[in-house]
Amino acid sequence: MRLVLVGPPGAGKGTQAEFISAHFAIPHISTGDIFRANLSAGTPLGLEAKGYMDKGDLVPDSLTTAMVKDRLQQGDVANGFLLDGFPRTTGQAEALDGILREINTPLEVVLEMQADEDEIVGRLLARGRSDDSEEVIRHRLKVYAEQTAPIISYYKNSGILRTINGLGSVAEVTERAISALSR
Ligand code: B4P
Repeated sequence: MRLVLVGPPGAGKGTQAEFISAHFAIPHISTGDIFRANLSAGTPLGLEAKGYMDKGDLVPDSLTTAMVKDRLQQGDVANGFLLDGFPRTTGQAEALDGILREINTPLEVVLEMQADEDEIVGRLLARGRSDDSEEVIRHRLKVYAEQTAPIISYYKNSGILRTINGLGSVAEVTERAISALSR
């Protein structure tokens, strides 16, 4: 299965990606995790990404897309993958289509997770990561509405979008996700 998880920050993409990737035995590729790993290792990519992440802005498409292209060339994606948090702009969505066209493996499903703003702010404040202050969270939500939400119609038009409610317990949401993906 070649799958993308999309939804606002705090919708639970990273949380559900763990269960979904285990269920379908596919690698979980999170651009946020890759940036944070680079940051911990002090690489130039990590240091560049940090400025954007701390403010709640998106890391530029050029950096993000090159990183994903490189990741999708590794052997473990032969039987599919779960992309978590990528694409986040129409530019990234078009670039992903191009990368997958080159290797003749189109995307199969885009799973959208929905959650309302109050729930998101509560969850992320409780998580308390360095980019989880209320001001930065509100900015990330604005960035989501402006830059990421348009990719939902892009995928709806291509007929591969499935949408689930991200509210409820983690187990309830996992059940909804697996059932939407098994249809
Ligand atoms: P990400 O790492 O992708 O993180 P996120 O959107 O904030 O969180 P996610 O939706 O995965 O929520 P989670 O499961 O953790 O992005 C961070 C930053 O990286 C971006 O702002 C950007 O700067 C940069 N970046 C990443 N990808 C990029 C790209 N493609 N282009 C440009 N920039 C990019 O859940 C959040 C919290 O909710 C957790 O504490 C969890 O325990 C809790 N939770 C989850 N499900 C719950 C439930 N059902 N009930 C209650 N709590 C729940």
